[in-house]
Amino acid sequence: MRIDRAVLREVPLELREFFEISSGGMQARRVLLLTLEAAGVEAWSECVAGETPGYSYETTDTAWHVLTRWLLPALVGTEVEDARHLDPVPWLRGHPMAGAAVEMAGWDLEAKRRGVSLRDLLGGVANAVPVGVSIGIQGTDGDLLDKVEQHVAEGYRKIKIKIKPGRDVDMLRMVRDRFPDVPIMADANSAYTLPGDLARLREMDQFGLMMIEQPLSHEDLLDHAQLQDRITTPVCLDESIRSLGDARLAIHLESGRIVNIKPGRVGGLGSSIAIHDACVAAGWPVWCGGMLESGIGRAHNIALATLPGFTLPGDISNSRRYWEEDIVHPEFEMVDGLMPVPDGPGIGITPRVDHIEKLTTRKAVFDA
Ligand code: OSB
Ligand code: MG
Repeated sequence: MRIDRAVLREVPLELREFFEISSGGMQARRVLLLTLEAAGVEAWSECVAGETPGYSYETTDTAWHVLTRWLLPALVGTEVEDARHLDPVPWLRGHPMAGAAVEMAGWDLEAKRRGVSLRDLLGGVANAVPVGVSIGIQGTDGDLLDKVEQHVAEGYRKIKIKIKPGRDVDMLRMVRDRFPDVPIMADANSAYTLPGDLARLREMDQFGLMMIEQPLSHEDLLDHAQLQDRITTPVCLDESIRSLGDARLAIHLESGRIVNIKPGRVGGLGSSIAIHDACVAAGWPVWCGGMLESGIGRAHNIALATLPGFTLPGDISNSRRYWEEDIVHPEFEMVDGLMPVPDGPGIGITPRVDHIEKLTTRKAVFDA
């Protein structure tokens, strides 16, 4: 089939709540949406690059540049046998989030062309996936307790709490005292360093956390290995894992025991499957993270999370947890802490194109 057309849009979406992590906060997203047209079908993906280079060096603007200057002009007009693993510029270094947008739209395209769900094309096995919620750093401890209580009542199966130095040990103790049996984990987004913070990180072992996510630098697998050797709480890697190579090295070094797989962060769904397989072979559980996506990115994440190694609840929450109104139909809503997996062709939900078009602030069109 020939890739006939690509459309890249920037769509600003306001979050229902300010979301703060150790590196900064956000109130609104500048979401990039990609559409590919081929074989009479329209495929969608979302680029997860953030507004600032605080999580990764990629941003909405670097991804816009790489996509419009390099990837989409090279892709449009080409003939492809199978739209999985689209890689229009094989010499590209880095920029996995930009590359993932193309690759993930390719999977939706291939699934729709075959008339199968993305879940089935990926080799997924579940009809619904267990999900959790990620709570940003709150203004006060009281606000945090209220949020945890609300989300536990809603049925989320894992409560992730963002931490940073000064808002960590005492705060987690308070939550644990109030909710002795709730599955809780902490995510530091690289806010700590060794050896200075070792004592503080060891104190967190007493709270029975499911894991501590990315405590140390985004490029320090060696320090993570030394930390894992000295604490009992499993270390989960997020920012450190950008490729299969990173995952293999982390497993070899024992830099943790769990990986948070975000397809956007690792260059797409093919790379996510490869990382999943390496983790399963090593006995490491994985779970699917999130980047405050719209329903389009969420649909890809849910399909990925149906693979058998995704045994821990993902950061895959209800559309309402993020948005007043999602840009897909129907919106995502879990039942008893399980997110139903759409079973229509491809991503299985419908982007609200008219609504998206009205919100669009920037658009680039590439025709064959
Ligand atoms: O570290 O997992 C993270 C959001 C933006 C940037 C980084 C992270 C997050 C989240 C949100 O934790 C997870 C979600 O989409 O619900
Ligand atoms: Mg994280």
